[in-house]
Amino acid sequence: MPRNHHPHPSEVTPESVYLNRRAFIKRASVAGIGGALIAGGVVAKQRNAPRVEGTFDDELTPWETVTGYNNFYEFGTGKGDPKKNAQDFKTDPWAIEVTGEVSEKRTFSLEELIDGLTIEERIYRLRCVEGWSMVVPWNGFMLKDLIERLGPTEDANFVEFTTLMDRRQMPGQNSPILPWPYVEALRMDEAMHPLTIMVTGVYGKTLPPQNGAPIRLMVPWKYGFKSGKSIVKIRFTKRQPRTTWNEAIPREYGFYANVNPEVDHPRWSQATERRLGEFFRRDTLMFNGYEEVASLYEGMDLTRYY
Ligand SMILES: Nc1nc2c(c(=O)[nH]1)N[C@H]1C(S)=C(S)[C@@H](COP(=O)(O)O)O[C@H]1N2
Ligand SMILES: [Mo]
Repeated sequence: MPRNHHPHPSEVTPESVYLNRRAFIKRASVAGIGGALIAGGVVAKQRNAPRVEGTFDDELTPWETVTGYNNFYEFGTGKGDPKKNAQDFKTDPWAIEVTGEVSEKRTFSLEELIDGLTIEERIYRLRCVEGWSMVVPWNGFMLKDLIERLGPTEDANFVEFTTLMDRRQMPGQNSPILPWPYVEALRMDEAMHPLTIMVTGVYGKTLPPQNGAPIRLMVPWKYGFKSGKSIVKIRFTKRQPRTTWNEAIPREYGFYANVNPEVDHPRWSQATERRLGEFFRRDTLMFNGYEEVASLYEGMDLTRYY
């Protein structure tokens, strides 16, 4: 592998600098549910991070793994492909269309859309269906805050996120491995949960393209594939939207995709996982350890709604 093609972590612009350049962040202090604030490019200390059962004491997955072992099929299906193929991906300027069941349908620049929302750090586990997991200090803001600003109508029961479609920049879209563009969606109460964030950075730095720059979703109690990357469209809907993996292989990937050790993927058990960098497998926790979301699914048969 031509190592010189990959920027060293220290060459990546610290997210704070980048955000200042784009001039859209108001640095207010965070209280309550919010986590630690990123200031001056320094990664906030772990002790200031929100208490998240199951992940709080876990060791962080190293930067090299977080940004070098990725799923982003638009840039290839190998875990090393996104880092190799996404380096020239153009993320500035970036526009996001807001449409569907919302008071004002329009296209925003990324800056306009998230102006004033508080960027914080959240240490979250990402659990993948293939049985690996990592613990990542994401930088982002609560999706809830954005949704409240956008003002969905009474009929908005779901919110859908669409990834950029650009065959020239995203070579993977030239093959029919998935129905493009990549689409993910959440039920409105899932989207409004304070654990659900939109991510613009990682490790206190600008989100690298392979991780879904400039903005991606992160839902820590769901399998990784629910976290759509490089989002260009947010649509509020009355009915449950079609989502990419569910459409591609419905028997294997449901709409909900909650991490659940008791519901196996047809081709492999979901009872254990391998934390990247560790040797022994660990037990997978219900809702990835984020038990506070259980009430969202009360009365639902999670083997049916997987
Ligand atoms: N647009 C898009 N988003 C995507 C994917 C993808 O292929 N395309 N892969 C998903 C899967 S399966 C996982 S596990 C996570 C991986 O995120 P990471 O590379 O930042 O760890 O991104 C998710 N978001
Ligand atoms: Mo995944």
